[in-house]
Amino acid sequence: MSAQPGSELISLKQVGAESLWKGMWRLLEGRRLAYVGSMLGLGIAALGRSSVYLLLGFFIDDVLSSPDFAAQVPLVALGFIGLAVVQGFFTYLSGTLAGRTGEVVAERLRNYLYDHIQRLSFNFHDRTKTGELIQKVTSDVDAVRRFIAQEATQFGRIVTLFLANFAALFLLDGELAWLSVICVPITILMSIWFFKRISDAYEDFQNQDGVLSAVLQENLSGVRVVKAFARQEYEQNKFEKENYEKYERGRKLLIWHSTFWPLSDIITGAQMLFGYYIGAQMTISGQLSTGDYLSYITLLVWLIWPIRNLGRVIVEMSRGLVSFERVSRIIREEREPLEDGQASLPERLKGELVFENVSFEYEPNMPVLKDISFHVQPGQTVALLGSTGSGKTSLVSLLPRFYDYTSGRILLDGVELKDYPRRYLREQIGIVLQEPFLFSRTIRENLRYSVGREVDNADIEAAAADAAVHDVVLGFPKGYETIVGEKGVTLSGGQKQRITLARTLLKKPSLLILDDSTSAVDTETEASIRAALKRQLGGRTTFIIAHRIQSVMSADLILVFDKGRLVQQGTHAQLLEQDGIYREVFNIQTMIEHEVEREVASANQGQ
Ligand code: TTP
Ligand code: MG
Repeated sequence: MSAQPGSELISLKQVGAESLWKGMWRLLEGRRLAYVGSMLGLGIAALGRSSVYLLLGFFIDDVLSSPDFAAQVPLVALGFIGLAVVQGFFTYLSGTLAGRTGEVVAERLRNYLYDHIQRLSFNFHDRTKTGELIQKVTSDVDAVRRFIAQEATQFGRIVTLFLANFAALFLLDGELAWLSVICVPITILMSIWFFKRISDAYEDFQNQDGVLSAVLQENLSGVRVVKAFARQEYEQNKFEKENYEKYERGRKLLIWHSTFWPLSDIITGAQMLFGYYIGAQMTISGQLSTGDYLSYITLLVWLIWPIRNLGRVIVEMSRGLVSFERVSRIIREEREPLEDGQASLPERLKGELVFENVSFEYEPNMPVLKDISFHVQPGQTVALLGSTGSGKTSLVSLLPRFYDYTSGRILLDGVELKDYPRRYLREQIGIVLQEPFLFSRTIRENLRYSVGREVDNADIEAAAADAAVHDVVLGFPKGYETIVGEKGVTLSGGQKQRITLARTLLKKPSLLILDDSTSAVDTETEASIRAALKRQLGGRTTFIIAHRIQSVMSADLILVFDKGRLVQQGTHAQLLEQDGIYREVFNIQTMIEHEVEREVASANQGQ
């Protein structure tokens, strides 16, 4: 049986909010019967094993000395075979049931985590390293799987084996049975003491494992930068340092383990010797028959085995539990609600936007936008200009509610932005992010991604043409079926930008945001994109962030930012009249242009 994601995702919602054990129990939903069955199976197998030794004692004491010995032997032999079959069958059955439960739980947990992680806020992703998340979804989930498939059932097996053998021993001789388990409380106390230490050491180890996978992930993503600056050695050292730390923590973990094992072996070994000695004494004094003594010493072996392993399993279970706690911490993170907000939702936004004294900060007390006020009429084109880090991207990120502003008000079509559900805003607003990102799929699939359903080829091609990338795509041997990225063509920066632009245009959003989306495109192509946008936009409110004056001067409203403040606003003509940043930037850019023109002209004359 394989897990069916949809239905199971809902039932896992509370895993993180509850106690560890409740969470585990919830994870087993639908598999509980099978799981309990697997433990019972182990119990039956354990009973079968203990019975073998009792049968052995019976055989020596009663059958061997019996007059109709020949008639009883086949029966006893059949008994031995029967017990072996029972043991084998139930061990196999419980192994499969538990193993499959472990796989189902792991699959369920991975599906849930994947779904959950992509629904967490931008804030969560800002502060979490991708590599660490990957490690949790893989390594920690695997430790939970092992816990369920092996360690927890081992625990059950050990307890039943212990009880079964103890009961068998008790049948033989009550006093001897008690004398044979003196070491149990000592072993349990010691395991609990080690459990705490090993849990801590394992958590340290897993944390470092996360750091290491984050370093690896970042390094591989940035491999071009590493090569470009010939910083391989520096990166190698960084990796070696973290890797050594992981080795150190792994060593500490191993030291705890390897201190525990011999200690528990000494205690259980002493118990065994003590048992042999007492049993022998009792046999010599006639309290115990030879057959019973033989049964006793074999039973003792199988009584000590679970005691010895109990400690190990308790200690090993710490891994599964620590990993489960690490995973639960992600599950406890609040999801970003997509459907909140009460506004009645029109089919399309008109695009009137009012900012009233809006301030915003990513981190408390570190404002990035300060007291911003402006008014955009429906259908206007607004250009945002300002030096890097002045807060342009942050401002447009507020509109689809990637982040919520800290104070002030933003009204969209007369309704406060926080009253719109995030999903609605993200459907209505098309944003072309500053850093273009494409998936390793075909160009067609990448374009279609924004609408999430089948679209006419004509629409795809029209959007690509508006973004001035249609001809480029046709230039590839496989056209729109070309795969982008690792397994296909590597696109140039400008090509990527234009495809991400086409992706957003295809969605026909009612409000469009272009964050520096044509910075890697030459001026001529940019002009053609601008013309296409103008044609296509027709009355759609558009935000354009750009550094070139040419890209912004025809806008209906130009907003000039400086260190998080809106320092100037107006049209090109109005701003040119003011003494301020806009005129400075304009003068510098036109001067550079004139210089270039002059140089080109003189170079041409010289030819
Ligand atoms: P941005 O809003 O990214 O600045 P910008 O878009 O004007 O700059 P550029 O032209 O280079 O694109 O950043 C404003 C400040 O906010 C800056 O100090 C960095 C900070 N910031 C964060 O702390 N977290 C974030 O996620 C982002 C995007 C910015
Ligand atoms: Mg930016």
